[in-house]
Amino acid sequence: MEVKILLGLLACCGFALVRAELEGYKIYDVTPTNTFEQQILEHLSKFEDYDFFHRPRALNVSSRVMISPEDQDDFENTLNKFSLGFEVINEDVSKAIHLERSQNTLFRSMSRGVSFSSFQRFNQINAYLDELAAKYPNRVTVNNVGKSYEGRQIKTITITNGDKKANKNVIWVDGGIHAREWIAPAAALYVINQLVENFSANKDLLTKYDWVVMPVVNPDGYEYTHTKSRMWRKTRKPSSSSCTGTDANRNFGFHWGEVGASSSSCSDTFRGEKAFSEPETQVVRDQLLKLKGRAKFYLTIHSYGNYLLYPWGWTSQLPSTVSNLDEVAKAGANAIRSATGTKYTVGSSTNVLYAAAGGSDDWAFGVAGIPISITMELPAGGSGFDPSPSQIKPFVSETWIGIKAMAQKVISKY
Ligand code: 0X9
Ligand code: ZN
Repeated sequence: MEVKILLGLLACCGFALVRAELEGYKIYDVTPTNTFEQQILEHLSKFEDYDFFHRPRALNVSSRVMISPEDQDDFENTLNKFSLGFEVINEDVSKAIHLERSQNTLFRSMSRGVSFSSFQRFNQINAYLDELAAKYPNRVTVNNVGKSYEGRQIKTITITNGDKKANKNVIWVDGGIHAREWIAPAAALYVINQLVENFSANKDLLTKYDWVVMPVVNPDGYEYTHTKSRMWRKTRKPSSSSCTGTDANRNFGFHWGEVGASSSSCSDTFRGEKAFSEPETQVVRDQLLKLKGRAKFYLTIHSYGNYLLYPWGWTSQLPSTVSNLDEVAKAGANAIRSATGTKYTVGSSTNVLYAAAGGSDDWAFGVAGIPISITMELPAGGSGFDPSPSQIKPFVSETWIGIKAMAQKVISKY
């Protein structure tokens, strides 16, 4: 979704009014109850101006979509015309965004160092990685692995137990492929925090394995959601046609551009002009290829919807090793369920969510040869992408329980 209205000046009555970010935007839940209604919803989900937080999936499962004030009449008329049931779950998104931004600024100013009581800015995240490298030089290395389109330094942190053994197996974790999914970098940061600063409790996870974490894959998009447009999803490189940004999770070079990926640069699921057109996806590709043979578990954190997804996302067929993938994902889901009661749906991306080719998970599995590849969609907060600051800690610590269980399973198998 292009930013149409961000702090736009509305000339009115001889003076200028500032229109707040996403003022008057509404969020709808729409639930198809028969295949005809499902087809209508599928059709609507292709409109570039309709921002689907949760794309159509199955009968009787609701989709969530944000609609601008200008488009609301048309949208509601269409739903009414075809008798699609809907509920407005947020009457004016700007209010929630405003509250979130002011809470974040306040809580950030109150804390020093890394915090899980507010969403951290990209510079704070990078500063925390560097601080850990300085404080724990025997166990931590930070690498500058590439630059984003706008020139931000993308870093990985490699966490070991300090035994200096070369070529150990690796667990890779990334977050922030999608800009607006703020809980994902927070969860990746918590993984880092636990493995490094709570080492004694977690050292078993580092005996046979090193961990490599890239907490923010798409820093330009992430910063853009902090400063300009809260619901931005894509990267920030302008395309040669009309619009800015590529869906980094449609840009990986495996069955690139096939199902569920748009060729239109204005779409939120734009696949990019070619596979790996984005510097950010190139960085992930190059790091994973360097770890080829060593990396046994690729975990990419997204939000939202409580899913543990494994390949394939480009076809409904299942990989021949599906039982291994399923076993690891179920270990995560079960651990979370017994700890907090939160339920996760486990399955292949295409079968339990929707088909979408060009995802990092499929590429990691199909090309980089990583035997366990999982996309973890964390729970929704607020209307989806906006957990309140007080929800960050419970969400990321629950997530860590699931990640630990999956890692233990991988470590015991490979
Ligand atoms: O659509 C996506 O990229 C992911 N969902 S999200 O709501 N975070 O955007 C799911 C990706 C699942 N994996 C593949 N389709 N390969
Ligand atoms: Zn995502």
